[in-house]
Amino acid sequence: MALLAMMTLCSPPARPETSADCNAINTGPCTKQVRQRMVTLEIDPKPVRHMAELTFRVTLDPCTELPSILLLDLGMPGMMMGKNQVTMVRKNSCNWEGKGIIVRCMSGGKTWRATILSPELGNPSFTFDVRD
Ligand SMILES: [Cu+2]
Repeated sequence: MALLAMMTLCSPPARPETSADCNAINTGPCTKQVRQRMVTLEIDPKPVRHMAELTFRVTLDPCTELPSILLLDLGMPGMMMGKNQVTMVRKNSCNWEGKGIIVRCMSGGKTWRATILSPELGNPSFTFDVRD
């Protein structure tokens, strides 16, 4: 019964807003404009794989009036996954960096969403398919 519940929670959703908008992350950075700022996410090493230590880097332009630490939430669209947040520390004026791991989902789904938890930034998110 518990296993059935877990598998139900982890079933891949079909809603269009859950589709990947940042599969370029496997070869280079993803950039989007949110509230007059260019927000760039890059993950190394590439391609992005499960269960490996990953370095997440966020670049903001402009980067005025922002905190020294940003939290990056890692989740799967439409699923209740365990809390997984990367603490990103400001490395220089416009770059934040932190390390984290993307776990393997029991459902076999590989679509993950990285959301910068920042109301002043508009909580921008990037959705991408993890390789293997
Ligand atoms: Cu999942």
